[in-house]
Amino acid sequence: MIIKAFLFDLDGVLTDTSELHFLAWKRLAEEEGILFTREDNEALRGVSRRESLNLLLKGRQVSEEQAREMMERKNSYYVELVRQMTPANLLPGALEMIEEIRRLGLKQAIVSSSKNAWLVLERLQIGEFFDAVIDGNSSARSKPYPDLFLLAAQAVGVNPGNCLVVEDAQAGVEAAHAAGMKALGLGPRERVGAAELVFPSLESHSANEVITFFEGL
Ligand code: B16
Ligand code: MG
Repeated sequence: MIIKAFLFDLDGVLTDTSELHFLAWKRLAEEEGILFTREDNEALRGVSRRESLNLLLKGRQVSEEQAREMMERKNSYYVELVRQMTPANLLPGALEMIEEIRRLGLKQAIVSSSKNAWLVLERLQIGEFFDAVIDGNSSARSKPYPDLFLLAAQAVGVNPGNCLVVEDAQAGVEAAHAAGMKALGLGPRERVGAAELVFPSLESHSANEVITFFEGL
């Protein structure tokens, strides 16, 4: 496989906002008298805001209006935390990799389920590196559906078969495969083991090494 574009997930790949999502959901859960642990939070990784709320409610029935209010409340807590982010919140190896991809002249895009992706990119000061930003506002169907990745391929003008997805979530790897793309998974195998290649993180890995690995597939 020849890689012509890298499609990066944002949360959990270039920065670790999952802790901030956790703190915001936990604050909402406490206000609603629901137990929500760090372990519960793992299931929310890469999943849309709506689906995250469903998981947090653990079967508790709420009206559409209540659900909307809860999502807004959680989001205001989350945005409050994101506003405090700086470029120091980039994960180790992230900046080196996107700089290298730019030097190599390949396309790169952000593909995030988050509706706050632009705000996060702004805080990290890396928006200028990307040829396209596809986020939770781009399509009604989020990961594990392939829609966001297919939109990104179209936006950068590269066939899905030449796009390599970098993901930290099972839902994201599933979405990549559904889009006909291969994936580099970051994190434990039990989470991203379906990816063709798995690294603990981007630290100490180069884009060139990834390109060479996938050339052999
Ligand atoms: P928001 P990703 C995902 O982003 C997060 O991993 C997930 O935990 C979150 O619920 C989702 O975005 C929606 O985020 O509430 O900000 O719209 O990993 O696809 O970059
Ligand atoms: Mg993610």
